[in-house]
Amino acid sequence: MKRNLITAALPYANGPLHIGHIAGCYLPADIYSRFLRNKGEEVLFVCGTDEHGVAITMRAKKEGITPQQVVDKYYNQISESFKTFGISFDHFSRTSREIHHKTAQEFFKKLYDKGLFQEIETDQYYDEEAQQFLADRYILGTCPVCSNENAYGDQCEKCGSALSPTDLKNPRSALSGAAPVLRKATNWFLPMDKIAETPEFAEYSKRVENWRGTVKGQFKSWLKEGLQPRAMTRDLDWGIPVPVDGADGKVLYVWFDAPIGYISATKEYFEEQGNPEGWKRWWQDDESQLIHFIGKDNIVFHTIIFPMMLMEHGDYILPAEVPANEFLNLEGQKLSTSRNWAVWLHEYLSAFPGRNDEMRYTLTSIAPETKDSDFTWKDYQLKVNSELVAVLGNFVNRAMVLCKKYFDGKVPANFGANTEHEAYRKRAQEMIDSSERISQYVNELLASYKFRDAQSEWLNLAREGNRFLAETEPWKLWKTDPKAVEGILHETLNLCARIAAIGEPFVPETSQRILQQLNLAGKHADIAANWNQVEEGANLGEPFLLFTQIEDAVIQEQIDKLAAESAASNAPKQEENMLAPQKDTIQYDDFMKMDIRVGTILEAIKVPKADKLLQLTVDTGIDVRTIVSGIAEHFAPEDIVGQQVSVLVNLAPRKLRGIESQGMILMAESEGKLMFVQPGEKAVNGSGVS
Ligand code: B3M
Ligand code: ZN
Repeated sequence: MKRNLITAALPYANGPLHIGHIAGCYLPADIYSRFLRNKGEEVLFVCGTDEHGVAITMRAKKEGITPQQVVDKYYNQISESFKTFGISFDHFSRTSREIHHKTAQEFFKKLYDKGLFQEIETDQYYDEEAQQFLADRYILGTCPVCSNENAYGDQCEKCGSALSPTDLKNPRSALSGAAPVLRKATNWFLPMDKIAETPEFAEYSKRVENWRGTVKGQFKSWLKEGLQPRAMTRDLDWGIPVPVDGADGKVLYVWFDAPIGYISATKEYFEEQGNPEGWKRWWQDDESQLIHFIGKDNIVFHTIIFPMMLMEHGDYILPAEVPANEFLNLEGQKLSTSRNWAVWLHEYLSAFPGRNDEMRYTLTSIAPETKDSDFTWKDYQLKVNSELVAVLGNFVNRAMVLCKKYFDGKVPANFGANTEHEAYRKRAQEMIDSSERISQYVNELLASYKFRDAQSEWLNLAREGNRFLAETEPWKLWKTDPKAVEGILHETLNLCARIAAIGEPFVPETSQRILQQLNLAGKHADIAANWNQVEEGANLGEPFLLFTQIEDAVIQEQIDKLAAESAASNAPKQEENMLAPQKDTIQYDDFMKMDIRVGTILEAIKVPKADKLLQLTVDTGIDVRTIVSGIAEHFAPEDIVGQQVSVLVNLAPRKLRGIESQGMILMAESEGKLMFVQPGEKAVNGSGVS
């Protein structure tokens, strides 16, 4: 029996999860884990939060709290969301745990003692104002590949190129916006160029041949471009201290420690089981296969850097598969935390309680397995209403209701051995054969990580069932040949059971609800393996609907919310703390078109069900009007009444959450904090600002 060690990328504990994260790796990893468990294979599915690196410290700065507070806050939120959503991790850890620090330090020390690292003194950017070295995302500049002006020191998010800080043109500090200076610093480098030449690496490269095209493609293009030594330490104060002498003020590179988090999570899991050596069976034994589910921006780390680390360490297995997904877009645009263009998982969970499977189903139906894909709320509604409700829910409900009506909620007898109902029996057999074929195919697709196709094939079982009922018409037959109806519905129930059993990885809660109605809870494996699992005379549970329609209004509310919140985020807002580069030049006349006046806030109330919006009544001197402003998270309504503000009064009105907003309040944003742009002393309302 195979042993499968399944990992999903450790989410940074620097913000909530959105559906792009879920579609990217957590849902596919969960589907695959459930699929293997149902097959009876051994599975260990681990994950945890990634709590180091600049992503965390930048967030702390933005929110005005400490890095520790950031990771605590988001660890709680992320782990809670995963739990509610039903991602079936065996263990969810965090990289701030002591066991992880120890494991990562030991790992580094072993490579260090082996003499693997090159100690190299390089020029590093340093921010003299902030008195700090600028690694990775602390530095911004123009991408040498695509000219994106907001490329990070480690990567350009626009074109995906991996970068070094010194590759950037016009570098600037993300902390102060100042041009950085170069200072010498010594760090430890992983000689990726040398490791790439080893026979071990050549041997490992063979596996990559069988991986997904996009993964293989990136892997090859990295090798083709030629690998460079890469620093595994950083001059920063947030992270795991480098465990060697003379490394004061240095921490492990976050991409060195984070993947080791998979190992520490496994260790922690077994420690909690009272079996502290148990992890070795999973990480140090060739019977075990390591499978990393990730998003495409993490490919190089999981197919090259981490395998090189594991290889050089020597005690570990190497990844057997790295199924990486492309990106998910939202309503035709890139998901963006800073522009608040996202469907946040925790918000979905509270707005749609009990509808986990609806989201799972939709995301899998558009899984970005081979190319980027797009989530739209309309499509979500359509999939729920016309597939889950109309095809699956309808089929199971018809079967259950008919059995209740005709057979008092008991499983009817199967076709007898005589030839009396030959035509119906034949038709049933066709349905069974076809269902067996589909089931088999679903399993093959799942085994080859084609979850999107697998799920769509799986729904064909319910279509098969609806066809079977439509053609045999048991509701008509009941009057003339009730015996035939027994056989028909007996096999229909078998099909319901099969749908539940092999659909479990896609829609686990629905699967349970079907088995509950059939009174077959917990029999997945038997049902998946052998057709006839319902027993004549057995009691069925009460029929109930698996899904309900999603109304237009509910969807419209989500669409409006998205628009309102992204508008309220003052788009296009800049990433994190970066200072925006100067916008394109405009003419004097362009500016003079804007009519900006001093006004006074007379009233402020929260817009119901919109966390970010305040409805303001403003005296602009020329009139008293309503303005909806996305500042509710920054100001308490009672604190701003009476304040003078600057108002763009001739902005075309727009509706936010059904309220017409007539103008815009000017705000300054400094390090994540919003402030009103106000006259220095009390001014007459209506005074022009120019
Ligand atoms: N936290 C990056 C990311 O969320 C990183 C993944 C670590 S996996 C070891 O994209
Ligand atoms: Zn670029």
